[in-house]
Amino acid sequence: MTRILLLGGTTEASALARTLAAAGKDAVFSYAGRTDSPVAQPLPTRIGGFGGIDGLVEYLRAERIGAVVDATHPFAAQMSRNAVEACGRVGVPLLGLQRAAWVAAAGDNWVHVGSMEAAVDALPDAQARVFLAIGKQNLGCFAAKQHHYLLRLVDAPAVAPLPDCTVVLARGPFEVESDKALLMQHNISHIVAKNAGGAGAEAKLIAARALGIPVVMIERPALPAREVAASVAEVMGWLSHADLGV
Ligand code: 3Y8
Ligand code: NAP
Repeated sequence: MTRILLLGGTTEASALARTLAAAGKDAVFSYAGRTDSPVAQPLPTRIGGFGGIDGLVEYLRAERIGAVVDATHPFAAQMSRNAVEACGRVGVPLLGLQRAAWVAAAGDNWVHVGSMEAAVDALPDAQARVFLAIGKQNLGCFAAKQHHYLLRLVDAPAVAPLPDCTVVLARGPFEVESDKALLMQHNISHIVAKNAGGAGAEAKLIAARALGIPVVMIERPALPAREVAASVAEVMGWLSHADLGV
């Protein structure tokens, strides 16, 4: 039976892990180790980087991986690029499990930007109350503008990441009603979000539409060309393909 490496860290990756475990497949779930205590998975799990492309090549060979499914987040571009390169070198089939980007619906007030820096520029000069729903890895550039920031993080930061901020600790997936309550409680005037797609982070956008709050939407980084699937079912079909022998 072919051994599968599942690059995880998203709602879809967890759904795929449950399906693979239920089907008795030989699969390993991989986390980067970004959070203190990631959600447990129903598969053998490894945590931490591989050590760049060479490290991943080494891992694929040592663990005799026969197929890789990259179900990482659309903003985990470095991991996805490394997977394309390493799988190409070793000749291991790779499939990306990729969710569609969000598109603005009637009633949405979005400004699309291409980077964190452009998101800072898109915020008003006048004092605002901004919900930065982008995690903790890219907060530094928002210090350039003195707004009040609401931050939602998975783990408590050692120091306040920005001069004038309120930190709430929460791990998604999130619900519309609780996100609406959060926006009203903190009198939020703007939201900054990454175009993650999927259902896990969408609640704040639906809440913003209901409350008429503008959203600065950061578009996804470009990824190299690779085969992609949009659902767990599609991935299972690809894995059961004769030449994969899964
Ligand atoms: C470590 C694993 C599952 C996976 C759930 C999804 C949904 C909930 C929504 C907001 C946006 C944000 C952030 C977010 C969401 C899901 C998914 C998703 C966004 C965990 C997880 C890991 C991470 C890493 C974390 C990042 C951060 C990003 C918070 C686990 C909970 C903002 C992305 O504190 C940190 O250092 C957090 C770092 C990378 C983005 C960043 O740049 O800071 N995700 N999130 C994974 C690993 O180690 O490999 O801890 O259990 C997973 C999930 N987070 O099993 O159901 O599928 O997207 N994660 C964004 O979308 O903008 C929160 O607050 O509205
Ligand atoms: P990234 O910037 O693309 O990757 C940076 C490095 O982290 C990679 O080169 C790799 O290290 C390691 N890495 C990333 N994902 C990994 C995984 N699943 N397993 C093992 N190593 C991994 O990644 P990121 O944006 O920090 O995302 C890290 C994790 O958080 C991923 O699991 C991702 O799915 C999840 N996540 C990210 C976001 C986001 O907004 N970025 C949102 C939700 C969930 P080496 O080079 O040493 O191999």
